[in-house]
Amino acid sequence: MSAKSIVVLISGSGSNLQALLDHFADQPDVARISAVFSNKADAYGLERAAKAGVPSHVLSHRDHADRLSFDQAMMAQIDQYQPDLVILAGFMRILTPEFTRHYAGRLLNIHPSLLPKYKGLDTHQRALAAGDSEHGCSVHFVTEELDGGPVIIQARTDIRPGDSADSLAHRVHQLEHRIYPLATQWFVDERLQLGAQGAVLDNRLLPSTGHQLDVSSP
Ligand code: NHR
Ligand code: GAR
Repeated sequence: MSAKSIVVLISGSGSNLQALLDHFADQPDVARISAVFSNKADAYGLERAAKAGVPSHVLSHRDHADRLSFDQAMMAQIDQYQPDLVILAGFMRILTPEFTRHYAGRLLNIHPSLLPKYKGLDTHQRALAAGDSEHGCSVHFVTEELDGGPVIIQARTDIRPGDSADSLAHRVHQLEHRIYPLATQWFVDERLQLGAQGAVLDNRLLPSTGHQLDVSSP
């Protein structure tokens, strides 16, 4: 089997992109990050791509009249890399149903909350404000319902006295860097699919909150 082609979409720092680049660096016959797309020209992740020798493209939504024409331009460029998998890694633009349907079953996102809690933005602040005792992150299949697609895996951390949104974000990031490469590996190994009822791992339907990574908090 030829190596799987993975395209990664970013908007910012790209630390999750880095975790994926590092993870797949030593298995070029299994999968490779074939391209990186950013909607922001100043995203630091573009430097990470360059350093890894991965081609990158910047497409600004500001150059397009509406969401659909932006998404169509992205789809046309992304498809040049014949992706088996498209990964949102801190990508901050809501995608149209046309885009999510085109990549249905091969589109993943990492979201910084324990879904179904805190869909959308400012998740760390919202978990703190709610007085939650724990927080974390989720990898899910992307569907047209924002942050609502079937969850594949979650990792959690206790919320500690004195935590700020920044301290929480830092711990959640460490967890993200573990679960995103893991879920991606499952997909490229063909152990993970989007089924009619939800996410399926090793031919078993996962619970609605996905597989729970067993970690003591970093
Ligand atoms: N698109 C669809 N259709 N479905 C999902 O599940 C998606 C998606 C696009 C992005 C990531 C998501 C997250 O993990 C994601 C999941 C951006 C926003 C947002 O409000 C919300 C959720 C996510 C990403 N974006 C604003 C917008 O108008 C812009 C915000 C900004 O630029 O800072 O697109 O949290
Ligand atoms: C991550 O925490 C990711 O969960 C979050 O943005 C960060 C990106 O970090 N995603 C979203 O909030 C999507 N709306 P990174 O650029 O260092 O990978």
